Amino acid sequence: MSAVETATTVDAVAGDWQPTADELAGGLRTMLLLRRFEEEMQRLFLRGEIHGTVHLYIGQEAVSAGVCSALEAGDWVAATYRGHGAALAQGSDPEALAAELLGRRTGTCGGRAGSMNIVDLDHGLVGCFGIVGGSIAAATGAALGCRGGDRVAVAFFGDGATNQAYFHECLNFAKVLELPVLFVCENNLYGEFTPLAQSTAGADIAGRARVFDIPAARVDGNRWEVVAAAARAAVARMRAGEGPQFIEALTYRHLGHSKSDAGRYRPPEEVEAWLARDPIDQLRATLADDERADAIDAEVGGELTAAVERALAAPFPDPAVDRATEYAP
Ligand SMILES: Cc1ncc(C[n+]2csc(CCOP(=O)(O)OP(=O)(O)O)c2C)c(N)n1
Ligand SMILES: [Mg+2]
Repeated sequence: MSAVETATTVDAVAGDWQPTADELAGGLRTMLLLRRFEEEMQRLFLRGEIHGTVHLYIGQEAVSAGVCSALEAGDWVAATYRGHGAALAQGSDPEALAAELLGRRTGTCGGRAGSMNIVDLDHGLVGCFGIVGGSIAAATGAALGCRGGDRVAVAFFGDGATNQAYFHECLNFAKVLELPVLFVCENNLYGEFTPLAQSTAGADIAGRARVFDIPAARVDGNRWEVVAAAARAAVARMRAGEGPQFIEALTYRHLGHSKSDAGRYRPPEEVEAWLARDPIDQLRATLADDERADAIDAEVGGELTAAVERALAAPFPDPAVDRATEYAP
């Protein structure tokens, strides 16, 4: 079975939520913000403005945009080194995020975290983690603090992270304590340069959650409204005290693993098939209002251009005066 065929083998999503045109437009706006932000970061990286590396989220926008649309203020999210999307979907300021990647003092973490380790507690972002699977443990810990209330925590992580020991430890712990944590596996079919089938026994990631008796849905992660519906259903169950939930979202990164990777290990026809399933194109088609979609795109683009200009004009941290070792919210 090809990777595209695999992605169409998905579960029906429970719940009767039908998005309005305004909700679809809101989802499109978030996804366009994520896409245009990443394109700006790619340009800045190629111009030598961003040091280290950057893991771009282009192609996977429907996952975090869909899931975070189901959350409320006070809920927590933990994400990976590919976490700019989750940060923006949670409402992080694009100018501060751009400044962070540029190492500026006005960055989300004062310019000291860079791309991979962003924390934005004001917007419910527990953190982005360079350690594969770190987000799973962080969100499980955040969910411990949510017990007895109606707040929830979400962990975003990749398919490769499901082979980490603490994936299994945290799912077990969360179920035993019935913690309100939503585990969201962004299954993009590769861990760095290795196809899923070569690293992951059984290849049934949602099934790994079901053995812990955690309700799990396998969904088309390139359809915003499908992800959003699954997330709404899962979040409602968590707020009702039904314990941890799991979503496996099938998706694909359009670009390489990180900026040093051209992605040549992927068959061209596979890449083409997934590009034809671009999540933004699909939501535009669902919205069926090109004039509105174009206006949103132009507005987001204008806001981002201005935000990046301001971020580039900001100063670098001054070691003599700026705090160096701790995050000060
Ligand atoms: C604990 C740990 N082991 C190995 C690595 C090196 N590493 C970085 S990303 C990555 C692949 C992860 O793949 P996946 O979880 O599918 O996420 P994706 O990059 O596809 O979003 C690996 C092995 C790491 N950062 N942390
Ligand atoms: Mg992966």
